[in-house]
Amino acid sequence: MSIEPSPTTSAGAALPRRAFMKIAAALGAAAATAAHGLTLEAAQYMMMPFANGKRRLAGFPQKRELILLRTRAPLLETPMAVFNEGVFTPNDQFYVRWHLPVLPTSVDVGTFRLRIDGHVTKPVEFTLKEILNDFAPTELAAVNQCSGNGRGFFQPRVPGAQWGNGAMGNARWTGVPLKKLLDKAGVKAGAVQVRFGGLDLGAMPETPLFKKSLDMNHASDATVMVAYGMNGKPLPVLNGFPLRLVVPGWYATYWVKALNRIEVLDAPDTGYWMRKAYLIPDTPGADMSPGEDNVRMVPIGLMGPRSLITNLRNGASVPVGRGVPVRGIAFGGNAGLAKVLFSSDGGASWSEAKLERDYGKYSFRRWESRFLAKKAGTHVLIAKAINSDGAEQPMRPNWNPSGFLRGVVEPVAVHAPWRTAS
Ligand SMILES: Nc1nc2c(c(=O)[nH]1)N[C@H]1C(S)=C(S)[C@@H](COP(=O)(O)O)O[C@H]1N2
Ligand SMILES: [Mo]
Repeated sequence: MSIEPSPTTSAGAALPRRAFMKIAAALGAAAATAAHGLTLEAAQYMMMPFANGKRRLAGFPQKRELILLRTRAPLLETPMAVFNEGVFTPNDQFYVRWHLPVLPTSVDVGTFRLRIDGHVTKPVEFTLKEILNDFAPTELAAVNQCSGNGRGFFQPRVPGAQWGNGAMGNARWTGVPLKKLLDKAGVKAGAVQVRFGGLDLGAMPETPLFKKSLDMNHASDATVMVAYGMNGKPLPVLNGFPLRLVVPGWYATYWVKALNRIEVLDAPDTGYWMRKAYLIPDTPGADMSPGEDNVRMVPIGLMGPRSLITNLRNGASVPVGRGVPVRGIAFGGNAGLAKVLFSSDGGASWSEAKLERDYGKYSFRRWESRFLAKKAGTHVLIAKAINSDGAEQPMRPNWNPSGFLRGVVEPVAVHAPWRTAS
């Protein structure tokens, strides 16, 4: 089932097609399961670290147990422990977010078409076979993070999916640069934006379809990709099989899944998902005060730097007088990660963490530091990411009414027990 595209041989590109056929066959079964909703064999629960944080763990087609926020359309969160296990998030543990209730539970890989039209010289429709075989594949590691990641931590609380910090994941994406596809259609002079749509539908015809747009110059830069591969395999259905947009460094709301329509626009997109939803205050860090009005709102865009400690949780116990490793993940957002600073005294002093292998500027990067509890009691550990543009992960939380752009350093309080006489 693994995709091993090769830019030089067509034999290499033939593999993914076989993989698609296999997946397509598996999809029949998956669709049947999905139609009945989730497969709740043994219901297990876990607590998120905020009020009303009780969550069920649930399995969905092609997914291991994830944290269930909603069944239809599914909202599934990746447990933090997964991020401690590797720099890439496994496909079957990658979080899931859909807005509209009618999902493409099966896709006929033979009849599927990706259409490009609008302000172009020649509208085109690509078959999957053409996408796979007619273009040299590119591959890029990138973090996919929901705009609302960490929303459950906002104070005061805000409405929307109450995510912990697991509405994100890192994968190796394989696909075709969007520009290559746009070139086939021929973008006409005067094009300003490109709009993307997928196969998902609302429950009622009046519901606006989920459509997102990028500015023309962004859409045709070298980073934006129409991806068919995720960590060397076809995309899971819930992550957008057979094709999805990958917009490195940008929030996942633009990463349109089950992508089947690309429209070149000669006027800015005024649709619901660009003009009403996914707006942030046009202030540093998208920060404002609850109740404040007359704040200028703009569409969400770039991600900032973040780091998380993944091997120790709040309340973990550590020994006195013996150092323990502190490990985590970090990413730079829209720029490469420059460094991760670690502090065990609330930020009074910092030391630079050791960065592990670099998979490119849009990827997670693992880091490691060491903590030695010199005395018993509670110790607060924090890690702060700084990116190559010099942007620092904020020490204070932001707030906005939709709970977007949370990226504050997340303290982990560990406990070094008093030694008891033996
Ligand atoms: N077609 C479609 N694409 C979509 C969405 C959607 O509702 N429909 N949601 C977006 C949002 S808001 C997020 S956070 C990401 C989630 O990607 P994932 O489910 O692969 O993790 O998909 C994006 N792409
Ligand atoms: Mo999202």
